[in-house]
Amino acid sequence: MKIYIDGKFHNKEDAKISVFDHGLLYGDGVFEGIRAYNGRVFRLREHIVRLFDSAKAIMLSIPLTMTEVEEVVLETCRQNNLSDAYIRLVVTRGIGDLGLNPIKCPKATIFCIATGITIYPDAVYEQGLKLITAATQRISQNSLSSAIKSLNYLNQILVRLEGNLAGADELIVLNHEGYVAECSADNIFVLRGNKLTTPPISAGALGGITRQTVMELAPQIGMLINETNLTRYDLWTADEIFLTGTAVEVVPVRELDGRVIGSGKIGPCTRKFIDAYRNLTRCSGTTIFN
Ligand code: PXG
Repeated sequence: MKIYIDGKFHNKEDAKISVFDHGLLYGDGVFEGIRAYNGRVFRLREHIVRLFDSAKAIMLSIPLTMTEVEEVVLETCRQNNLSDAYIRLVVTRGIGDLGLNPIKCPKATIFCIATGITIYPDAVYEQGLKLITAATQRISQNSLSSAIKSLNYLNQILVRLEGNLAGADELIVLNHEGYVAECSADNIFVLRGNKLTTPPISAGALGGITRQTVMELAPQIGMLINETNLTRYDLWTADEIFLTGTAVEVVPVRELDGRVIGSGKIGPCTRKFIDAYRNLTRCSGTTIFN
Protein backbone atom coordinates (compact mmCIF):
# COMPACT_ATOMS: atom_id res chain seq x y z
CA MET A 1 0.00 0.00 0.00
CA LYS A 2 1.30 3.46 -0.96
CA ILE A 3 0.21 6.39 1.18
CA TYR A 4 0.55 10.05 0.19
CA ILE A 5 1.96 12.48 2.79
CA ASP A 6 2.94 16.04 1.85
CA GLY A 7 4.10 15.42 -1.69
CA LYS A 8 5.61 11.94 -1.32
CA PHE A 9 4.35 8.35 -1.39
CA HIS A 10 5.37 6.03 1.46
CA ASN A 11 4.91 2.34 2.20
CA LYS A 12 2.29 1.70 4.88
CA GLU A 13 4.95 0.91 7.54
CA ASP A 14 6.73 4.20 6.83
CA ALA A 15 3.64 6.41 6.54
CA LYS A 16 3.97 8.34 9.81
CA ILE A 17 2.76 11.65 11.21
CA SER A 18 4.51 13.60 13.97
CA VAL A 19 3.24 13.33 17.57
CA PHE A 20 3.38 17.16 17.47
CA ASP A 21 0.82 17.30 14.66
CA HIS A 22 -2.20 19.25 15.91
CA GLY A 23 -4.51 16.92 14.02
CA LEU A 24 -3.51 14.32 16.62
CA LEU A 25 -3.02 16.60 19.62
CA TYR A 26 -6.26 18.56 19.22
CA GLY A 27 -8.31 17.05 16.39
CA ASP A 28 -7.43 20.26 14.58
CA GLY A 29 -8.05 19.43 10.93
CA VAL A 30 -10.57 18.40 8.29
CA PHE A 31 -11.13 15.31 6.19
CA GLU A 32 -13.08 13.61 3.42
CA GLY A 33 -14.25 10.05 2.82
CA ILE A 34 -14.50 9.50 -0.94
CA ARG A 35 -15.24 6.47 -3.14
CA ALA A 36 -14.12 5.30 -6.54
CA TYR A 37 -16.20 2.97 -8.70
CA ASN A 38 -15.12 1.30 -11.95
CA GLY A 39 -12.02 3.44 -12.37
CA ARG A 40 -13.74 6.73 -11.60
CA VAL A 41 -13.76 8.84 -8.45
CA PHE A 42 -17.37 9.68 -7.64
CA ARG A 43 -18.22 13.37 -7.05
CA LEU A 44 -14.55 14.27 -6.63
CA ARG A 45 -14.99 18.01 -7.14
CA GLU A 46 -17.86 18.15 -4.62
CA HIS A 47 -15.70 16.45 -1.98
CA ILE A 48 -12.80 18.82 -2.64
CA VAL A 49 -15.09 21.86 -2.43
CA ARG A 50 -16.42 20.61 0.94
CA LEU A 51 -12.85 20.02 2.14
CA PHE A 52 -11.84 23.58 1.22
CA ASP A 53 -15.02 24.99 2.80
CA SER A 54 -14.36 23.05 6.03
CA ALA A 55 -10.74 24.29 6.01
CA LYS A 56 -11.86 27.88 5.40
CA ALA A 57 -14.28 27.70 8.33
CA ILE A 58 -11.44 26.75 10.68
CA MET A 59 -8.97 29.20 9.04
CA LEU A 60 -6.75 26.37 7.83
CA SER A 61 -4.96 27.21 4.62
CA ILE A 62 -4.43 24.25 2.31
CA PRO A 63 -1.08 24.71 0.52
CA LEU A 64 -2.40 23.23 -2.76
CA THR A 65 -5.04 24.28 -5.28
CA MET A 66 -8.29 22.32 -5.61
CA THR A 67 -7.03 20.82 -8.86
CA GLU A 68 -3.77 19.77 -7.17
CA VAL A 69 -5.68 18.11 -4.31
CA GLU A 70 -7.83 16.30 -6.88
CA GLU A 71 -4.64 15.06 -8.52
CA VAL A 72 -3.39 13.80 -5.10
CA VAL A 73 -6.56 11.69 -4.79
CA LEU A 74 -6.29 10.34 -8.34
CA GLU A 75 -2.55 9.62 -8.06
CA THR A 76 -3.08 7.77 -4.76
CA CYS A 77 -5.56 5.48 -6.53
CA ARG A 78 -3.09 4.99 -9.41
CA GLN A 79 -0.15 4.21 -7.10
CA ASN A 80 -2.27 1.48 -5.48
CA ASN A 81 -3.75 0.32 -8.80
CA LEU A 82 -7.28 0.70 -7.43
CA SER A 83 -10.36 1.03 -9.65
CA ASP A 84 -12.77 0.63 -6.74
CA ALA A 85 -11.61 2.32 -3.57
CA TYR A 86 -12.46 3.98 -0.31
CA ILE A 87 -10.29 7.09 -0.08
CA ARG A 88 -9.47 9.01 3.09
CA LEU A 89 -8.15 12.53 2.48
CA VAL A 90 -7.00 14.45 5.57
CA VAL A 91 -5.65 17.96 6.08
CA THR A 92 -4.37 18.76 9.58
CA ARG A 93 -3.11 22.00 11.11
CA GLY A 94 0.36 20.45 10.90
CA ILE A 95 3.25 20.36 13.32
CA GLY A 96 3.29 22.86 16.19
CA ASP A 97 4.31 22.94 19.82
CA LEU A 98 2.28 21.55 22.73
CA GLY A 99 0.23 24.73 23.04
CA LEU A 100 -3.06 24.64 21.16
CA ASN A 101 -2.61 27.96 19.37
CA PRO A 102 -2.61 27.26 15.60
CA ILE A 103 -0.41 30.31 15.07
CA LYS A 104 2.56 28.07 15.96
CA CYS A 105 1.75 25.66 13.13
CA PRO A 106 3.41 27.03 9.99
CA LYS A 107 2.20 24.46 7.47
CA ALA A 108 -0.74 22.10 7.06
CA THR A 109 -0.13 18.36 6.73
CA ILE A 110 -1.96 16.59 3.89
CA PHE A 111 -2.27 12.85 3.59
CA CYS A 112 -4.31 10.48 1.47
CA ILE A 113 -5.01 6.76 1.93
CA ALA A 114 -6.80 4.60 -0.65
CA THR A 115 -7.93 1.09 0.24
CA GLY A 116 -10.15 -1.57 -1.25
CA ILE A 117 -13.74 -1.24 -0.08
CA THR A 118 -15.51 -3.52 2.37
CA ILE A 119 -18.92 -3.85 0.79
CA TYR A 120 -21.85 -4.23 3.18
CA PRO A 121 -23.66 -7.58 2.92
CA ASP A 122 -26.67 -7.71 0.55
CA ALA A 123 -28.90 -8.55 3.53
CA VAL A 124 -28.37 -5.03 4.92
CA TYR A 125 -29.97 -3.57 1.80
CA GLU A 126 -32.83 -6.09 1.76
CA GLN A 127 -33.67 -6.17 5.47
CA GLY A 128 -32.66 -2.69 6.57
CA LEU A 129 -30.94 -1.40 9.69
CA LYS A 130 -32.06 -1.36 13.31
CA LEU A 131 -31.76 2.09 14.88
CA ILE A 132 -32.18 3.69 18.27
CA THR A 133 -32.19 7.34 19.27
CA ALA A 134 -28.96 8.37 20.99
CA ALA A 135 -29.03 10.03 24.42
CA THR A 136 -25.98 12.01 23.30
CA GLN A 137 -27.10 15.17 21.48
CA ARG A 138 -25.47 16.91 18.55
CA ILE A 139 -23.13 19.72 19.61
CA SER A 140 -24.83 23.10 19.16
CA GLN A 141 -24.24 24.95 15.87
CA ASN A 142 -23.03 27.85 17.99
CA SER A 143 -20.22 25.67 19.33
CA LEU A 144 -19.20 23.66 16.26
CA SER A 145 -20.95 23.84 12.91
CA SER A 146 -22.07 20.38 11.75
CA ALA A 147 -21.26 21.48 8.20
CA ILE A 148 -17.54 21.34 9.00
CA LYS A 149 -16.20 17.84 8.39
CA SER A 150 -13.57 18.16 11.09
CA LEU A 151 -11.28 15.66 12.80
CA ASN A 152 -13.28 16.23 16.01
CA TYR A 153 -15.50 13.13 15.87
CA LEU A 154 -15.90 12.50 19.61
CA ASN A 155 -19.56 13.56 19.48
CA GLN A 156 -20.23 10.94 16.79
CA ILE A 157 -18.08 8.35 18.59
CA LEU A 158 -19.99 8.82 21.88
CA VAL A 159 -23.15 8.21 19.85
CA ARG A 160 -21.72 5.09 18.24
CA LEU A 161 -20.66 3.70 21.63
CA GLU A 162 -24.31 3.84 22.72
CA GLY A 163 -25.15 1.79 19.64
CA ASN A 164 -22.57 -0.84 20.54
CA LEU A 165 -24.08 -1.17 24.04
CA ALA A 166 -27.62 -1.46 22.70
CA GLY A 167 -26.86 -3.66 19.69
CA ALA A 168 -28.08 -1.04 17.20
CA ASP A 169 -26.67 -0.64 13.67
CA GLU A 170 -26.93 3.17 13.64
CA LEU A 171 -28.38 5.92 15.83
CA ILE A 172 -30.57 8.96 15.39
CA VAL A 173 -28.90 12.09 16.72
CA LEU A 174 -31.13 14.93 17.96
CA ASN A 175 -30.10 18.55 18.27
CA HIS A 176 -30.48 20.56 21.49
CA GLU A 177 -34.06 21.47 20.48
CA GLY A 178 -35.02 17.83 20.10
CA TYR A 179 -35.20 17.86 16.30
CA VAL A 180 -33.57 15.13 14.26
CA ALA A 181 -30.13 16.14 12.95
CA GLU A 182 -28.82 13.00 11.23
CA CYS A 183 -27.19 9.70 12.27
CA SER A 184 -23.68 9.12 13.65
CA ALA A 185 -22.15 9.02 10.18
CA ASP A 186 -25.07 9.12 7.73
CA ASN A 187 -27.80 11.53 6.68
CA ILE A 188 -31.46 10.55 6.95
CA PHE A 189 -34.50 10.69 4.63
CA VAL A 190 -38.08 10.10 5.76
CA LEU A 191 -41.10 9.20 3.57
CA ARG A 192 -44.69 9.71 4.71
CA GLY A 193 -47.37 9.38 2.01
CA ASN A 194 -45.81 10.99 -1.04
CA LYS A 195 -43.73 13.45 0.96
CA LEU A 196 -40.00 12.83 1.25
CA THR A 197 -38.13 14.99 3.76
CA THR A 198 -34.65 15.38 5.21
CA PRO A 199 -33.53 17.65 8.06
CA PRO A 200 -31.89 20.93 6.99
CA ILE A 201 -28.13 21.31 7.60
CA SER A 202 -29.06 23.96 10.20
CA ALA A 203 -30.67 21.20 12.31
CA GLY A 204 -27.16 19.83 12.87
CA ALA A 205 -26.51 17.65 9.82
CA LEU A 206 -23.41 17.38 7.67
CA GLY A 207 -23.97 18.50 4.08
CA GLY A 208 -23.51 14.95 2.85
CA ILE A 209 -22.42 14.42 -0.74
CA THR A 210 -24.69 11.36 -0.93
CA ARG A 211 -27.54 13.46 0.54
CA GLN A 212 -26.98 16.06 -2.18
CA THR A 213 -26.83 13.36 -4.87
CA VAL A 214 -30.10 11.81 -3.66
CA MET A 215 -31.75 15.25 -3.79
CA GLU A 216 -30.56 15.64 -7.38
CA LEU A 217 -31.83 12.16 -8.31
CA ALA A 218 -35.29 12.79 -6.80
CA PRO A 219 -36.94 14.43 -9.87
CA GLN A 220 -36.10 11.47 -12.15
CA ILE A 221 -37.75 9.19 -9.59
CA GLY A 222 -40.77 11.52 -9.59
CA MET A 223 -40.15 12.76 -6.05
CA LEU A 224 -39.45 16.16 -4.58
CA ILE A 225 -37.53 16.43 -1.33
CA ASN A 226 -38.27 19.04 1.33
CA GLU A 227 -35.82 20.11 4.00
CA THR A 228 -37.90 20.20 7.19
CA ASN A 229 -37.36 19.86 10.91
CA LEU A 230 -38.39 16.37 12.01
CA THR A 231 -39.20 14.90 15.43
CA ARG A 232 -38.86 11.34 16.68
CA TYR A 233 -42.66 10.99 16.23
CA ASP A 234 -42.28 11.80 12.51
CA LEU A 235 -39.74 8.98 12.24
CA TRP A 236 -41.71 6.42 14.27
CA THR A 237 -44.77 6.97 12.06
CA ALA A 238 -42.93 7.10 8.73
CA ASP A 239 -43.75 4.79 5.80
CA GLU A 240 -40.08 4.50 4.87
CA ILE A 241 -36.75 5.72 6.23
CA PHE A 242 -33.41 5.47 4.50
CA LEU A 243 -29.90 6.64 5.34
CA THR A 244 -27.27 8.01 2.98
CA GLY A 245 -23.47 8.12 3.16
CA THR A 246 -20.46 7.54 0.95
CA ALA A 247 -19.64 4.21 2.61
CA VAL A 248 -23.16 2.80 2.92
CA GLU A 249 -24.67 4.54 -0.18
CA VAL A 250 -28.48 4.39 0.31
CA VAL A 251 -29.67 1.92 2.96
CA PRO A 252 -33.15 1.18 4.37
CA VAL A 253 -34.17 1.32 8.05
CA ARG A 254 -36.48 -1.42 9.37
CA GLU A 255 -36.76 -0.46 13.04
CA LEU A 256 -36.31 2.60 15.26
CA ASP A 257 -36.61 2.60 19.07
CA GLY A 258 -38.50 -0.71 18.94
CA ARG A 259 -41.05 0.65 16.42
CA VAL A 260 -41.25 -1.16 13.09
CA ILE A 261 -40.88 1.38 10.27
CA GLY A 262 -43.57 0.99 7.58
CA SER A 263 -43.86 -2.64 6.53
CA GLY A 264 -40.56 -3.50 8.25
CA LYS A 265 -39.15 -4.36 4.84
CA ILE A 266 -37.45 -2.23 2.19
CA GLY A 267 -40.07 0.07 0.66
CA PRO A 268 -40.59 0.90 -3.04
CA CYS A 269 -39.31 4.47 -2.74
CA THR A 270 -36.11 3.40 -0.96
CA ARG A 271 -35.53 0.72 -3.58
CA LYS A 272 -35.78 3.30 -6.38
CA PHE A 273 -33.18 5.50 -4.69
CA ILE A 274 -30.83 2.56 -4.05
CA ASP A 275 -31.00 1.60 -7.73
CA ALA A 276 -30.72 5.15 -9.08
CA TYR A 277 -27.72 5.89 -6.83
CA ARG A 278 -25.97 2.65 -7.82
CA ASN A 279 -26.52 3.37 -11.50
CA LEU A 280 -25.09 6.86 -11.17
CA THR A 281 -22.00 5.79 -9.20
CA ARG A 282 -21.15 3.16 -11.76
CA CYS A 283 -21.31 5.45 -14.78
CA SER A 284 -20.02 8.85 -13.66
CA GLY A 285 -17.01 10.39 -11.95
CA THR A 286 -13.45 11.52 -12.63
CA THR A 287 -11.36 8.98 -14.57
CA ILE A 288 -8.37 7.59 -12.63
CA PHE A 289 -6.39 5.88 -15.40
CA ASN A 290 -6.06 7.79 -18.69
N1 PXG B 1 -22.95 12.76 8.52
C1 PXG B 1 -21.76 12.58 9.12
C2 PXG B 1 -21.56 13.09 10.50
C3 PXG B 1 -20.73 11.93 8.43
O1 PXG B 1 -19.53 11.78 9.01
C4 PXG B 1 -22.22 11.67 6.53
C5 PXG B 1 -23.19 12.33 7.26
C6 PXG B 1 -22.50 11.29 5.11
O2 PXG B 1 -21.82 12.19 4.22
P1 PXG B 1 -21.36 11.78 2.77
O3 PXG B 1 -20.69 12.98 2.20
O4 PXG B 1 -20.45 10.59 2.92
O5 PXG B 1 -22.59 11.42 2.01
C7 PXG B 1 -20.97 11.42 7.11
C8 PXG B 1 -19.95 10.60 6.39
C9 PXG B 1 -17.66 5.57 7.94
C10 PXG B 1 -17.42 7.03 8.01
O6 PXG B 1 -16.73 4.81 8.29
C11 PXG B 1 -18.29 7.97 7.45
C12 PXG B 1 -18.02 9.33 7.56
C13 PXG B 1 -16.90 9.71 8.24
C14 PXG B 1 -16.06 8.79 8.79
C15 PXG B 1 -16.29 7.44 8.67
O7 PXG B 1 -18.75 5.16 7.55
N2 PXG B 1 -18.75 10.40 7.07
